Amino acid sequence: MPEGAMRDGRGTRDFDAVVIGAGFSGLYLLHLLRDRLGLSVRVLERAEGVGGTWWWNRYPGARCDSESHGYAYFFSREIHEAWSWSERYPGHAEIRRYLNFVADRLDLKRDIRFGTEVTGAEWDETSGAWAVRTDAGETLRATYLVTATGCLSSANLPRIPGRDDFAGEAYHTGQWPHEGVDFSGKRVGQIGTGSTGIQAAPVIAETAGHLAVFQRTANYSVPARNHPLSEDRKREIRDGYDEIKALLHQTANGHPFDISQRKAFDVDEAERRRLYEKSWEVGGLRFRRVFADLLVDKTANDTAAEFLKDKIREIVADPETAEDLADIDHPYAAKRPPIDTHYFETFNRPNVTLVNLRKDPIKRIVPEGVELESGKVHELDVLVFATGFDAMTGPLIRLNLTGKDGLTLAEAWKAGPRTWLGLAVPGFPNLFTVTGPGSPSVLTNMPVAIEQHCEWIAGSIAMMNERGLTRIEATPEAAEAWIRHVNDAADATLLPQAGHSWYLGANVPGKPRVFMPYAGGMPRYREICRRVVEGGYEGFRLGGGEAAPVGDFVSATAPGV
Ligand code: N01
Repeated sequence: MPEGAMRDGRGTRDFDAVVIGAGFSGLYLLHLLRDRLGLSVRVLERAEGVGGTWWWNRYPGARCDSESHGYAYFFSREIHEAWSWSERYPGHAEIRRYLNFVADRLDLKRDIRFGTEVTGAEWDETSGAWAVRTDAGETLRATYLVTATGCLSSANLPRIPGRDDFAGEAYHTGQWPHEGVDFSGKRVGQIGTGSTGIQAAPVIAETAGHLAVFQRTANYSVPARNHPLSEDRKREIRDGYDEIKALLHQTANGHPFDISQRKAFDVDEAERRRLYEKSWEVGGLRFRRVFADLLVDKTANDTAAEFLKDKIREIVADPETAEDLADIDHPYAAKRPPIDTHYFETFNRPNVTLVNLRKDPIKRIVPEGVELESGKVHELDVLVFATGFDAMTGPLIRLNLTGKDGLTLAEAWKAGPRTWLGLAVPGFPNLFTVTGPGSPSVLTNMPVAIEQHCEWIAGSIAMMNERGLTRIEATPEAAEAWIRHVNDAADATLLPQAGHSWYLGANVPGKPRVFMPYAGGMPRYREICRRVVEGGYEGFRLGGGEAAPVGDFVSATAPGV
């Protein structure tokens, strides 16, 4: 029996819970389960340190688009007051410093095994435990398995013909070398113009000899207007714990600002323009707060879209480049809206070229660079893949989970993910998924969603222990009801209208097209989770007994965000 292993009536287990991942979710779960519930917990993390997605995403310009004072834990007033952010948006290194600070303060690292990748996990019905295998060759047995693997941790490296033939240096932004990359004087190609590419290009262009940006889908972007926080503002944030927390919990997306009640056509064109200009100056995701109906009314959205396309035409000097950049085919914010620091301005530099792949697609990658259908070859020394992630389902399927009756997660989700609340999966007892598909996660300011998920999961495990129960499993009926509700919530918005969005899995060839995140808003989601508990864990089968059916409340169409 391994050291620290316990034996109960159903066999040997090493831990009450194994948690996979040591980002925002894994750290808080460890604290909740170990320090508040007194359970034995082991966190397994493939990186050599805490940080989750921020451990890997160190590409030039990597910075969060949530404002720093809201991109943090709010479970502890002490932690809030002891930490001070330096800029309006936190950079990747500062986020890692913050998470290290929290981990050290709560003495979490002693229960985290770093540099350890989970290679598979199997549910054992007889002993009622998960057997979790690692690349170190060991198997840990635990009553509960919680995935805290994040939504954006599985890099999407597109299978472009000849990809591995490239003779120069190649990097994916989500697996960036810790020592950085020297672009000085080099010919650099960047594939991808999502949030990542839009952040990276201006920084790469500063030192590269030449930068070619390969754009398949044109994208909106609003200036981030990042700046250092003044000492007064830092003090205001430190003393504003209650107000900030209340605001984060009340807004649909968990950001520390409200969306206006005003609709786009409540004002005339001149006033609309004035309000857009003002919002453009404020910058960042706050641009969206200007009108209530931007994400639910296409005509309203068109006014924002036209404003933003006009801004591109104003900023970019070369008319053809400007038109290529402004040739955007989806409603504003129907894909995750990027925010930037001088992205469009970058195309006015003499060392930057936009390559419009809609006009001339990539044929293949050759040793010298990227060859287009026309036969033109862009010769490159460095190729940067800013091509995103196999989002939401990718990190979970990669874990090789096998539930009851030998059902693998990959098989169970062949036609798309099936979860109850994004937190539990039918056929996979005692498994909880933080920010799983079907949860609000990526449509929110993540730490707000993460805190709710972790507290809900810890509360459920506490309930199990108090009632002497050992098995909890979502029912297929609950997952069906939730899929319908997630679709209804998405359909009440313009979000599904961006057909190439990673929200739909459309960026990964062969991935089922299912709208994955929950668009009904965080307060409504929080309320549903609360009612599930109050209803006796509706949609769950507890301890092998009768399942509590799912109440009517999830079948009603949710208002859009
Ligand atoms: O990834 P993306 P991302 N050939 O999937 C292109 C978060 N994030 O890493 O749209 C050519 O959005 C692809 O083109 P298309 C945030 O949630 C946050 O940028 O599929 N191009 C697209 O342009 C964000 O939404 C922050 O046609 C190919 C790009 O690669 C999420 O991460 C910062 C291609 C991928 O865009 C993901 O953003 C960064 C191919 N074969 C990221 N395959 C902040 O907090 C893909 N592309 C600020």
